[in-house]
Amino acid sequence: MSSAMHTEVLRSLGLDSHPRVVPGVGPSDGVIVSNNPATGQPIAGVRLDDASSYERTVAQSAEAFIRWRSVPAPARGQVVRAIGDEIRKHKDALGALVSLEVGKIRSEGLGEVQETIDIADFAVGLSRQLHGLTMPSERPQHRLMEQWLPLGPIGVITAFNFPNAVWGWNAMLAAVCGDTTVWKPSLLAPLTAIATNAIADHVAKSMGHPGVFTLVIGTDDVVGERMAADPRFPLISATGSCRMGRRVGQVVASRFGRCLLELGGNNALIVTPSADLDLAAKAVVFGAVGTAGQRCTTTRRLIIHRSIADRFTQTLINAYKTVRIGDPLAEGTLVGPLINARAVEQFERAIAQAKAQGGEVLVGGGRASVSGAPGGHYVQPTIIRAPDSGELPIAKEETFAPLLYVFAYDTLDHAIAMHNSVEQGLSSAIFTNDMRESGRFLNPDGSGSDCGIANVNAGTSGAEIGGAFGGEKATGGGRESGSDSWKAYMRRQTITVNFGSTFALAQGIRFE
Ligand code: UN1
Repeated sequence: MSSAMHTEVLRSLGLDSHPRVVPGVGPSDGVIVSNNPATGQPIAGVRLDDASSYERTVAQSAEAFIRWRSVPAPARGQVVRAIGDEIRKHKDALGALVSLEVGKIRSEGLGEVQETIDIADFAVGLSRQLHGLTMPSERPQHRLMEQWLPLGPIGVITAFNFPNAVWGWNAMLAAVCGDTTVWKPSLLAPLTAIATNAIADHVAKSMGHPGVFTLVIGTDDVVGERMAADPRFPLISATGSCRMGRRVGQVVASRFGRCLLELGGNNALIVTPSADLDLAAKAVVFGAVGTAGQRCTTTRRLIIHRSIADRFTQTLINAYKTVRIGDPLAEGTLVGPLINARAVEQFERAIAQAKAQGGEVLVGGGRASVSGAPGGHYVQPTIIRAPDSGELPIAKEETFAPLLYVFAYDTLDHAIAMHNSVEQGLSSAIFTNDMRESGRFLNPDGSGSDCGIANVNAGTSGAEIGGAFGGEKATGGGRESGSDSWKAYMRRQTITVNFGSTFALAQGIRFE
């Protein structure tokens, strides 16, 4: 993308004249610079919040909540519908901004914005379906039922890698549920957040609802810690590292707040001898290499039956050699840069450790140089074979990079044990054409995959919004997006109504 096009993207999203955006880019007090990871060059500076602007924003959100919760849910849905329409209009520019700021290839940048549009559509339908149950009462002339009520301002903390869609999952559902949101985006992707929130806020304001969508941008010690400890947030929904989640979880729990955590993943894909290997190879390449390995759902471990391991890994090696690395906005690129220099160092450190632990680099293994972009944070997608013993401690860690560890297995029980042997439990997949094998992986007794997401003949990444998204164990246990995830953004009230004239107690208790 030329610099004229950069300017056009920023202009079409109103970022050139936004009060938070500082065009002359040099770091200064209270300003951070958002860099383009493909070039290492600055895009623009962004003004950070301090304690007093944080306070103003949260107070505004809390006031807006009192008005917003009284708007009927289907009418809230109409506001979300208008936001979805506006995001549709800006899909191209927002997608380009995602590419510019976090280095996603064009089609993935657009795909991410589509994910926000999809969740907006989902939320519109939901705005007429926030159902509570009715239950038969054990007492005559009594009615027992539940209703779902708005919860309050929701603190939404997001990571750099989905700078638009993860906000959408939270903010669109929260909005139809009657909640306001205060969004704290990653400091690595503040421009996408400013542009996205400005669209939602502008639409809501023009329909008479200011303050429903707000943004705070700041460091963890000034903003993150404050949010977690702030009793005005009954729910903090946080996406990011296990380390961050552990801290947020503890602080929020100590004030009896609720958390919705979507933390690390260490997703594995099992390939059995009956699998369609062509299908499996495509899924592994997208899962491990797509988004330069920077999705929570990225395929990080391949667990393959020993009898087909060499043949299948050779197919992968051949495919890896043809994958084009480079400018994420150039036609034909499949792998863009990592987010920053630190991510590159972590990738290199993981490879060094894997080698020291007996791993063998089959393809890739280092930085990639892209001509014309000496400052870009590019690396080669890498496959490392674990030693025969299957012992490779580094593979238990999530390294946010296109780094795939390969393990061979002998029995499916062995494969599933290896699969479940990590701390995280987000996404998982098996490739098989044998219904007994897929049945074992999805065993309803819980002895198969221990993850929140378990797929058959579909890869670990690229979930649709219609299902609940999230995982178990160190992934944090939260569920966002589809299915009944909306319930996290509301409070449940159980109601007993006595429409008779007799005093009756439950459990047959007599008190006369
Ligand atoms: C994330 O990486 O935090 O399933 C979200 C996927 C995407 C969402 C990923 N729909 O890969």
